Amino acid sequence: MKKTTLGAALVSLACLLSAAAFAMPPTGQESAKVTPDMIQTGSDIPTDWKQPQGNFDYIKRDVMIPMRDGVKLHTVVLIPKGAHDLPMLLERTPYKASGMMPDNSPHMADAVWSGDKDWADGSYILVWQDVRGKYGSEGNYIMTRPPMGPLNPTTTDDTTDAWDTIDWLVKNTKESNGKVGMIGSSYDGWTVAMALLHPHPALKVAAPESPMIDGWMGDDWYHYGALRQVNLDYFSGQTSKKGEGENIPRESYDDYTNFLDAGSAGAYAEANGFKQLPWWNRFAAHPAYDAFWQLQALDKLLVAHPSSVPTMWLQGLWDQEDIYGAVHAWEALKKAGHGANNHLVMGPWWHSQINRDGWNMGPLKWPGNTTAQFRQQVMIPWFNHYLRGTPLPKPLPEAMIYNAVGQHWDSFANWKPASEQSLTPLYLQADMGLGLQQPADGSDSYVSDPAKPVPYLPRPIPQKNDRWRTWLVHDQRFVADRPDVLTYATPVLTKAVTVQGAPIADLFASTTGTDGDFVVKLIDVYPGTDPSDPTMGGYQLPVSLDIFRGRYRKSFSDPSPIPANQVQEYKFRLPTVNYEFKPGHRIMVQIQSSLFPLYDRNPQSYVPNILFAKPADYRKATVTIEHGAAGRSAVLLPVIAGATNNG
Ligand code: PG9
Repeated sequence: MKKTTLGAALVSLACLLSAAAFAMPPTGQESAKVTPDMIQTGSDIPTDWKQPQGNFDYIKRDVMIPMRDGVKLHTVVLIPKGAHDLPMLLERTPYKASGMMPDNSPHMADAVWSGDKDWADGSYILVWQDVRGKYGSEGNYIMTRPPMGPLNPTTTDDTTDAWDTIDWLVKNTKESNGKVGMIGSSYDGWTVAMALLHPHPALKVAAPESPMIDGWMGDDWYHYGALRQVNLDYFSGQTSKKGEGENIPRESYDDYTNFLDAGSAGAYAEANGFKQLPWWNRFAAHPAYDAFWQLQALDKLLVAHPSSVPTMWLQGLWDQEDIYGAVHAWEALKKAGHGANNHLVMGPWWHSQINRDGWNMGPLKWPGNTTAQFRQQVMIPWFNHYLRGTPLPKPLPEAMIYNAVGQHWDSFANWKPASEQSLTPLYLQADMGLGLQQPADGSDSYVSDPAKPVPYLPRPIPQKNDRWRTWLVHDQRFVADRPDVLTYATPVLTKAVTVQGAPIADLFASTTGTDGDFVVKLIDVYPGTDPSDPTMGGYQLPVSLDIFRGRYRKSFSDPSPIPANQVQEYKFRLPTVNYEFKPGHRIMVQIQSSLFPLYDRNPQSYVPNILFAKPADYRKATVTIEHGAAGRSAVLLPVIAGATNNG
């Protein structure tokens, strides 16, 4: 082993230390001279940023369009580069016009949201506008602003705003051919319907998609007087801010718990600050179908001001938000003699699904992308016809309604409005049967307890999410055996039963309470096993369902207490269907008194305004459904073929 002397060791240590000192990293302070270009005292955000767009295949114009009263509405216009003589497609929205271009892509079809991709192929100028008072538009926002008249004493509404916008667009868009089409779903569908009340002559074609037409009768706010309380989030989201407002903060993940703990819908709303919202105060003061609702029901207004614009009234067969609007607007127009330019389209879709993919509706799978096919093969060629004069591949029938069982579209040259259809009663029978024969005397009872309302989806039920979209096709086995749900079914069908039209629920019932709700569900029960899809074995598929608030059984505008223990008739129309119950299936009807928390609870004791019922008002009631001498409860079916063959 090599020996090291102390002196040699000290020398090598000193060498090491001096080498380390030599290799020390810089401190960062060697030359710290500040020059002016390093300093910002203003903002790093330029006042007018311009994205270089040399490689873009479109030009975007952000414009403020003046209305007749001087208010300017923010409008985004997307023009394919080099365009000339192109039609314009206008959508008016309360949901942020600039949000219709979620992607900052140089390519128009990539830049726009899914609903517009098929229109963004360079053959349309796309226009989105913020409605008055929302997002970039000036003026006051009023929820689904009623048309000028008793409820709107000003000189503008969404009819005049659409007119003024179209007028400005055709005069100021040199790349256009001066023709305009309007589309839009839901609220945006409502704006299309409003434009039709007095259309600008340049408006050549329109498609209100899932439009809100009557918010009280069967679209977003109420169904036959039962409050759709999960929409309270919409009130604060839409009217607490000019931009996007906030949802109601939740104590629990499960809305069943949140709404139950709150007591009434009014208590819930007002605990969350809703008294500050003018729309809520107006809304809450009009729980019945009084002038406030009647005078803004668009089906009646459309008949009073019919247009000659070719119009496609479009909605989903399982539209969980606006299942009433399109079909009722179309029926009203047809009945008033305006069938020639008005068409009805009902696809196998949830709300606004027309603007997204349509491969399936919950567990129901279609042979193709039904929405894309419809847009590309029917809707766009139809718009092209009226906007650029191209021939129609084939004429659009009066009505096109998807047959979800046959999985194909049916075309109808004469689709009958509900009031003209012939109906076959399917009576409730003893032993929970359902059949064509007049039943022997009998009745069935259940206890409806507002402390334990029947859920509309299996719990937990979070705020609106993907399950919300498809709840109308949810398997009803999760409630079929509850003691407060009456479940009637036919024997297994030996022949198919085809129903086309609107079924009518016709119940004869008594209650120990003085108010109450009635939910009726028409259901297709699948055979116990399904080799092609085992998960569908025994499935209870809702075909058509709705809720009716008992106090309105005699009048929607003048509610009255239900006389306790006296049989009353509750008759109401269910959503329109084009359906085939196949051999091997059974037809089922379920009856219950709540559908919670989508609908608020009926306290079952009569109070002037259910929105503000007090905890003590909520009482158990025994409900008895008659199917004999006291009244033959039934669902009246618009049967086209088959029922009688099943005995
Ligand atoms: N269903 C929504 C709505 C329409 C009209 C008024 C209020 C809400 C919507 O999806 O726009």
